[in-house]
Amino acid sequence: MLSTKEVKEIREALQSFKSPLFIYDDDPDGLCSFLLLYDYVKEGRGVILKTSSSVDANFIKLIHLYQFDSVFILDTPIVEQDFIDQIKVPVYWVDHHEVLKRNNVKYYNPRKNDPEAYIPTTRMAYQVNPNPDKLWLAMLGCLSDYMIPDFKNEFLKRYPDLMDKKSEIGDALFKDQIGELERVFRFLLKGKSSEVRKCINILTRIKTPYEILNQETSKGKYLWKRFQKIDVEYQKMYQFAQSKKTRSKLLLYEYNDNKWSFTAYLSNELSTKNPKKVVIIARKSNGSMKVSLRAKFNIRDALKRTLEKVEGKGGGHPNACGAVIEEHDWEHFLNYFKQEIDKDYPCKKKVVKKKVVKVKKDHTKQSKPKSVGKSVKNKTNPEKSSKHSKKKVKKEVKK
Ligand SMILES: [Mn+2]
Repeated sequence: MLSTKEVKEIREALQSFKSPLFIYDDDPDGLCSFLLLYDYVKEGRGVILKTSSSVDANFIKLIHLYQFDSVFILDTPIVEQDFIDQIKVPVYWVDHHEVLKRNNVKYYNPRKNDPEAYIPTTRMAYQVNPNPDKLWLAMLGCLSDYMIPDFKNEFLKRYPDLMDKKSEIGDALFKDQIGELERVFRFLLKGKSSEVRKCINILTRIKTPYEILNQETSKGKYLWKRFQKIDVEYQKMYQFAQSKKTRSKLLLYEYNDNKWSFTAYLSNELSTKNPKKVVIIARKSNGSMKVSLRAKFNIRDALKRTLEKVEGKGGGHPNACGAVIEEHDWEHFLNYFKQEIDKDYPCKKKVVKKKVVKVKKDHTKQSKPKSVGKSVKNKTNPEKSSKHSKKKVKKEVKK
């Protein structure tokens, strides 16, 4: 969190400049940070930092058309010294990624004092502008960065319908209404930049979450409509990925098209809804496979052992890893990785017994049903038979 002194400093800065330029990261944490600070001053303009995730000297060319007397950089991991040296106006940088050493910039990062701190930028922006009418924005931005904030109870009191009080982060994002709204924000940032800009412009004038969720105003309707258009594309990917589900512990989805870049979100949703699976999303690119792996259990150790056997590299967090594998070794990688996962999480035999109970009639004549034989042989899956998985997929599709 920001100290009282830091909050005061940022507020004073925001009040003292007439035309601040806000540069923010291309995700809901960045967007909500901007919306909160913009709400505080109602002046200046915002620029999204697309993909590259670095504010450097080249970036100055992009913003030279705007008039600004100060720059506020929000939720952006890398700001180059070049940029700070050449911009010629005061620079304020509020972030929560790894701490960098820079000169001539007001740098606010909770990890300066505590390297382990995890405070989404939105949480700090809400310190600067604790407007209770923007509590929903503050919640949305924090959830989006996988954090349930300290003001959860306050939020539940005001918006009991938007979030279940028992929700963990996965449920909040993928079951609750506030999660639906997070998806709206996330998807509105995708696509043509002129359309994105228009939507963000509208977002600065949205007053309640219900304007969007219930399409209560024309502004809300407009945003909802654009969201739906993008969501259709996402649902196609999601359902296709779900249909790839087999009895294997791995849920593998390979794709080529990267137009909408849904992968991070897709792997999170798949992993939340299939907590027993390792979700692997892979994209072919220049002779190698770019892979993102998610699970609700430790997969990093298995990945590490697998990478000793194939050509590739990777790593990450216990539950979320990335890897790049040479294409010719891709099948090997999958086989080895599956073996390593099975070593760490051997199949439980309980499930097999349940199956046998189900076949009641005539069990004197019948030998074991086929599916039982299979699941014993495969030894992999604590989940149900493939028939069950298919049923599950259908349910998901209906949703
Ligand atoms: Mn962030």
